[in-house]
Amino acid sequence: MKEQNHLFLDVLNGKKVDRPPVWMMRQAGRYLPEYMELRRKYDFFTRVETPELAAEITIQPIDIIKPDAAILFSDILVIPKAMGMDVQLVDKVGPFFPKTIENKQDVDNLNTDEAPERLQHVYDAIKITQEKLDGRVPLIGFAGAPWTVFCYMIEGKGSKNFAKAKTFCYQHPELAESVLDKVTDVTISYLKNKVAAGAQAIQIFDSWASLLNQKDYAKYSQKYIDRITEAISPLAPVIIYLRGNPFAYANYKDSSCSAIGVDWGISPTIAKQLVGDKKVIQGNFDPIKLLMPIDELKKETISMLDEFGTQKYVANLGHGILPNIPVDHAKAFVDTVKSYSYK
Ligand code: 1CP
Repeated sequence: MKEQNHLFLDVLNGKKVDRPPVWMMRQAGRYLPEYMELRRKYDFFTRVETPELAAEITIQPIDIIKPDAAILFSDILVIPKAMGMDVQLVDKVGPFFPKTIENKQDVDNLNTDEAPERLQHVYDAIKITQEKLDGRVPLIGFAGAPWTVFCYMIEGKGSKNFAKAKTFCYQHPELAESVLDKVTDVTISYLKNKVAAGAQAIQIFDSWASLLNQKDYAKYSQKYIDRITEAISPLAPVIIYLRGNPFAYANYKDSSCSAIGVDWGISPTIAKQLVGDKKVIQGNFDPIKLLMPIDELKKETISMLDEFGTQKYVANLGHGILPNIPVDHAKAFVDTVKSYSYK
């Protein structure tokens, strides 16, 4: 494979670079007219489970927006689906599980042995994507943090506070840990297979880290992320994205992860203090600021880059891009980072 742009991997591997690399969380998706065309033709899990379609959607932002890394189009909920749960994507509602985990029988029914091989479509999508990318940019693979995946498995759908999922932890802690253990085991095999298929970095999305206090975060989330990171970081650099939980950045100082993804709520200066100087920081432009007039969003982007400073930094949004972002605004963000120089 001819490697043309390895800026993103260079930063994760601690090399010195002339400018920060840039990509956008959720860059493969709903703000692109080319995606919406496929969305009209095929339902969500058909798009995810057909390797050629997943590869095509992954490449769309690379052709249109030209960031420095691709992220494979898939979803964090492929894991509970492969473990035997029925997962649907309902229009205007989001993910929906007709039957959630409620008792020991449900936990025992979760399949761990065959789940990783049921995700062969993901590994195939990675292979096709790599052929199509032909070294243009590196490819990121991802999984949800077990805690974040657990939230959906118990709650059955998106929620503001996931009270049902938290109640399950506090009323049935052993069962909760058993679910988290199973999700962790499957996630580790899944990510190993993803790297073997050609994913060159792995991001773990802990989008619901915000729901737990410091002690519970260690017990219900970090413990499992640490297990995944230890297993995967010898194979590929690992980025841990946490949303709404900045106190936890410092907990990863001795982790073997390469980078911490920070959300938009924290200033770059404070994020740097909390993450420390051993890890790369990724983030954290407020995705809603992409709706600013282009001149303003360019100024805001440069101000963020100046504040993060040089090296050990990957420019990104602080959460996923939203469906109502105009394509030229997304492109203006990426182009502004690409024309920035550390010199
Ligand atoms: O076309 C559509 O409307 C489907 C919307 C959609 C898309 C484009 C869903 C359903 N998933 C995805 C793709 C997806 N999901 C990617 C693709 C790669 C990329 O471009 O980044 C990724 C990384 C995810 C990860 C994901 N799924 C997360 C973690 C990241 C985050 O945004 O916090 C979460 C929480 C999910 C669950 C999920 N799947 C889909 C939706 C709408 C949601 C969120 C539901 C909620 O709000 O609770």
